[in-house]
Amino acid sequence: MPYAYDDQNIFARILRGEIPNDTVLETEHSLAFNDIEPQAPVHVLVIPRGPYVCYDHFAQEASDAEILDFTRAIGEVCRMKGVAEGGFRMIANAGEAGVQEVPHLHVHILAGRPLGRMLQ
Ligand code: IU
Repeated sequence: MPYAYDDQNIFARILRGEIPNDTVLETEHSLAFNDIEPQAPVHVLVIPRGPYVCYDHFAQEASDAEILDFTRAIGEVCRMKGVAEGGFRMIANAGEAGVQEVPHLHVHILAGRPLGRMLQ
């Protein structure tokens, strides 16, 4: 299924510098910033700079360099926040069933409190 990317979504606007963000890490192909409504003491969103709606879109169309950069950026953020060893949760909501609110791929990194068995 082809994905239609809405370049007016909030993360696209953040990537263009139209809206400020609380940056944690910038890499060639990725950006990480603190979530505006944190659900845990550590709540960072990692996004690719490219126009990908969701994980499936990214997995199909991103270059190897983008995928490598994004994967490494997630790990780097966990180390920067000091949670790589103690533990964290990664979540990427997708589509309607996944209750994805912003249609630009983002991985949530959550840590710093007991997270329970599932994130609600
Ligand atoms: P979701 O996986 O699409 O449901 O998560 C979207 C997240 O984006 C959510 O945690 C919001 O708090 C967060 N967010 C943000 O950090 N900055 C914004 O301007 C907006 C949403 I709108």
